[in-house]
Amino acid sequence: AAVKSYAAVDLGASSGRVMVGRVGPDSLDLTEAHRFPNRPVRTPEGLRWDILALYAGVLDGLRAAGHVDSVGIDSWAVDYGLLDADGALLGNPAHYRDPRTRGVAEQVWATVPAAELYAATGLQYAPFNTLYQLVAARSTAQLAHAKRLLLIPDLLAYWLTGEAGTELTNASTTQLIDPRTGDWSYDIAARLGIDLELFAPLRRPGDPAGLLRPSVLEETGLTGPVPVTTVGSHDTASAVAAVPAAGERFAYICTGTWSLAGLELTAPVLTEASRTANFTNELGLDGTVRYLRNIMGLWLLQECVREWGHPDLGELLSAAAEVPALRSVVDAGDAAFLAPGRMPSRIADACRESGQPVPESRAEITRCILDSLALAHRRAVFEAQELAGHPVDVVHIVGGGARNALLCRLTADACGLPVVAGPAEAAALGNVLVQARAHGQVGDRAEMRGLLARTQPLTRYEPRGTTATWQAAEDRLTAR
Ligand code: ADP
Ligand code: LRH
Repeated sequence: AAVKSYAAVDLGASSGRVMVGRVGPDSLDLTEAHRFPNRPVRTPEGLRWDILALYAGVLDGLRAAGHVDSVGIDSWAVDYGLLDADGALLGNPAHYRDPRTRGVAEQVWATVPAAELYAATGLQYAPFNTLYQLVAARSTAQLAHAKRLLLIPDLLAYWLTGEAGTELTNASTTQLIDPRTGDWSYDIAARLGIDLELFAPLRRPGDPAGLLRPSVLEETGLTGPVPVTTVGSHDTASAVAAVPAAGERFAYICTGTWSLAGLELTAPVLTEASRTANFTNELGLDGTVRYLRNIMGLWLLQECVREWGHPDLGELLSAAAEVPALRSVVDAGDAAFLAPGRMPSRIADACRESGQPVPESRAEITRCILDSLALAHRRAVFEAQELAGHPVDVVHIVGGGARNALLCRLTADACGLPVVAGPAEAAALGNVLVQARAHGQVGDRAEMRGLLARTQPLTRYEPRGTTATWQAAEDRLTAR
């Protein structure tokens, strides 16, 4: 039977890549056609994504990929570009770490109380949810002139095909979708003066999204027609689709710039307890709910590594493995770590202020970050099970952090559960598999996961020792 090739465009906050997935009756392999850095730019207007560099990277990647049967696009969530009446992009998309949303949530809650907002949208509080970004941009000339809003993957799909849509899994991160219906929260939008007409019609993973334009074919050397297929365009939705789990009793942690830790459910959890624990209900494939918590993730380490002038990561992690465990921990869920810059001293300050030993060497700071992440993973995995009434036997770690053996081992120890690590390129694999499904090559989610479990290299970490030391560290953090 035929093997088909799919290009997965996967843009993370730290790098973009175009991967080629080859899918056969019982085979799946993934190769990297092109990888490029994603470097946001601090402009006088604020922190902006370099969307043209990303688009150039996508075109270079498609050229390097060669013939494919279809293309799918996923990226980080919440951010968007605005188009004018001619369909031209108005300015560079703002970065979700841009401080323009500071204090905006409080304004919003004065109109729609936080509890009501959660009950209607199921989204955790994060200052950068699209809803808050749109309220922050309310009086800007750019928004006044905008006729269309496209989320980042939808913007790239529009540039590639000329067709505009709003993909649902990513739309669910705007805080303007009702997770029970998968449709817009018309009432919330109306009360906040957000014009839902800005959004292009909703489309779902598997839906056709147009054909590469002639100019794109020419630019990339591809021979048409090449269809673009809608995938779970939120990278985390694609990554969760590629968790190689059997059955339902699993938790996942998608680790990259962020750690997204939680469960796959069939219905949202919209209780007040869930809101105060800051769990989110994002939408996944086939009407599933991604019930998870955002944890600062390897961003903490990326920012230190940037400040230190990019030392070798492998050596840094080996040195961190030798540092005694749990000397000091920080709250890796704290939005205080959201902004870029000065990360080593911000971590040291947090330790000092909480009366813990101050990590000084690079190895000590790295260890503090990894212990803190493992601890935050533990809390999220436990609280999600409790709040959703959905017990698990295993934790799957996917994304770039699956390559970090120390982080995986510490997470297994902290949770007292086995960790299965891999695939590291989960978002790209989920992207590929949804395309393959749309092209009739694979069946339901369970079948996709079975194929991943059979074909992708995975590493298992059994928990060691007792979780009491982790519980004590957690008590230390929460007591403050
Ligand atoms: P994003 O999609 O958010 O850009 P990725 O999933 O690509 O992030 O993950 C990037 C992170 O993965 C890096 O910051 C790094 O910490 C980690 N990582 C990547 N490769 C390795 C490696 N070989 N060893 C340890 N960690 C790694
Ligand atoms: C991870 C991610 C995450 C969002 C954040 C903005 O790349 O998509 O799921 O919360 O970026």
